[in-house]
Amino acid sequence: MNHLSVLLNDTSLDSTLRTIAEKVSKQERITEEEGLYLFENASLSYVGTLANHIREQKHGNKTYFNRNFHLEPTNICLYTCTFCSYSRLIKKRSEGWEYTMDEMLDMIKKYDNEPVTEVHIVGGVLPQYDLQFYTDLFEKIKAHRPDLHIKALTPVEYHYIFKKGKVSYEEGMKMMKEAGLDSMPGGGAEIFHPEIRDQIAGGKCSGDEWLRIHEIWHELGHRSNATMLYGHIENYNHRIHHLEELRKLQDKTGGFQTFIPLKFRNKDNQMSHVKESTTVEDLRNYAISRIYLDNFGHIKSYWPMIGRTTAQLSLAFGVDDLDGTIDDTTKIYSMAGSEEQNPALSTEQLVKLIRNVGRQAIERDTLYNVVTDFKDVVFEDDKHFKGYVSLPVVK
Ligand code: V47
Ligand code: SF4
Repeated sequence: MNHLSVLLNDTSLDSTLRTIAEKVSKQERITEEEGLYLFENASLSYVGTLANHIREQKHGNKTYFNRNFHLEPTNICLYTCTFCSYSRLIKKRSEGWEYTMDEMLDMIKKYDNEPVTEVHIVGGVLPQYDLQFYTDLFEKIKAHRPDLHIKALTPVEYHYIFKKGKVSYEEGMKMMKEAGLDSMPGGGAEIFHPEIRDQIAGGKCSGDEWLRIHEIWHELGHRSNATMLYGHIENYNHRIHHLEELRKLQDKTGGFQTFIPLKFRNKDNQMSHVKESTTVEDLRNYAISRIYLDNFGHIKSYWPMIGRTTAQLSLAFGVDDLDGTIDDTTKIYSMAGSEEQNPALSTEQLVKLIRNVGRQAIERDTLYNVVTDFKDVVFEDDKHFKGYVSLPVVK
């Protein structure tokens, strides 16, 4: 009997939780009301059992990671998102950084001899980083290193630069593709519902605009990710609304690869008075996301934000992908108070982190093609590693 069968035989479950467990066992979709019920009523062990079942059905023990680095052109920003610890207003320009084209290309060149497959480019929004600047940057990166996957910018930047450049979303996204853009990261999604978005991210693109830009990118035949910034002033209705909008768009286009829940961190921002979510809540959120987003291939945890231990735990709560390897140069989380102040893990360290919780580490590229399966790789100081141990089956 597996863990899901144990749950299905649990006579103490109420009728809604029983229905949801039955739906998961039959690979049926849960409704918005059921999703909300999970957030409001379900225990960590209940959602964990369901989410792990789905995760193992989709991926078995496999846990993916990729080798990437971050390039952040600037941390000066026109916007004033209340959760952001990273940006500096234009009037405090001297406190931040604004890299020139040459400086950025030098940063790219620093990785010339590193086996990285992806550069993740994201930062603040400023007038000089316009359509022309980014098309030049992408072209120059591709001219220097054609095989480096460019995962860059979010609808927040695209909405701004297309408006300023007087091009439509469609025209703009085509120009980006021609310049070398390969995929879009999931940032800027925050919480789509205007009740919350207007309070925490006023002025930048709306939830509908964020979704529309991803839709157009998918229609052009390309892939992207999605995030949700949770654990601040939103309630569970807002989280379900956010997940539902993503699930609907994914039904339409199939273009999302990965969903990445982002835990709000409260250091040095305008919402420092807001308490951060607990680890139990973080794990419940991963698990419910896994259950709800039945049409998403992957759920990713971002270890520089939640720390290595919670990232390991998340692998039993629906997560099958860990982000952040080699030299995680992003400052977004270290400036917001995350556990990891200098987030950098070598491939070997990351593989061991995954193995130590009984999972199989697989290096992938951005589009989930396998680069290296570490199943049988034994490291120098890892001679005791004798393969994977399965969890005992409950009788
Ligand atoms: O949009 C900013 C978030 C996002 C805080 O697609 C914060 O592979 C918590 O989207 N507390 C940018 N979160 C990062 C991002 C991302 C990260 C890793 C992988 C991928 C991917 C995308 O960071 C922003 C915002 O939602 N953020 N400040 C904060 N104080
Ligand atoms: Fe600017 Fe992004 Fe920070 Fe908002 S989250 S203030 S858009 S850098």
